[in-house]
Amino acid sequence: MIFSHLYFLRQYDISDVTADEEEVKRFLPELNQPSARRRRDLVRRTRNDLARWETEKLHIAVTGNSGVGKSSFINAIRGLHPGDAGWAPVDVVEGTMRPTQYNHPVFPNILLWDLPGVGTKNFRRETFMAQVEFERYDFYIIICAGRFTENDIWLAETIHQKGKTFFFYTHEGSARNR
Ligand SMILES: Nc1nc2c(ncn2[C@@H]2O[C@H](COP(=O)(O)OP(=O)(O)OP(=O)(O)O)[C@@H](O)[C@H]2O)c(=O)[nH]1
Ligand SMILES: [Mg+2]
Repeated sequence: MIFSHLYFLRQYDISDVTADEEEVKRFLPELNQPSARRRRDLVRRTRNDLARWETEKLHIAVTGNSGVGKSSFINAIRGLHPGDAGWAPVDVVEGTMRPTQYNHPVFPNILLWDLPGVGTKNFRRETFMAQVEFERYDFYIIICAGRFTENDIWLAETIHQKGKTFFFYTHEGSARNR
């Protein structure tokens, strides 16, 4: 819906917006309708939609195999080092044992969730999605260390089947992952 309003905002000299063509087509009848009251209502709804990013929370799940650097990734994004307040514990053995929420340092509405590693004895694939409360997250970042594994494929397929989005982040991996 937000995109349908972006074309309209161009009329109000807000130029750094883009609009999906189909959305614009759906939007045009509203734009052309003659009632001043309804046009004002349209402007109000448009402004509300555009302001949503300032108030709505975005839940991002950081997932992947155990030990691939999920907690380290979150610490890096947050610019934290070992011992800093709020540092996500990093370990060489299964470290993160429950989904843990961290705030983005600049955008407080962005919440990064550090998930336990998938496919371990404590977090088997069969129960993983229920254990981490799959529905909570808006999208997923799957961390891969060096190699692409069956668990990564399983995560991607499962997230896709459930109608959500994922991104892969890969890094060189540690010696013990090779
Ligand atoms: N070489 C290398 N090692 C890393 C990297 N990121 C993390 N590590 C190391 O990998 C180990 C595991 O890191 P964590 O961040 O705890 O990994 P995790 O995915 O959160 O692990 P679990 O919570 O147990 O699933 C630690 O010894 C880290 O120092 C990286 O980018 N490169
Ligand atoms: Mg961890």
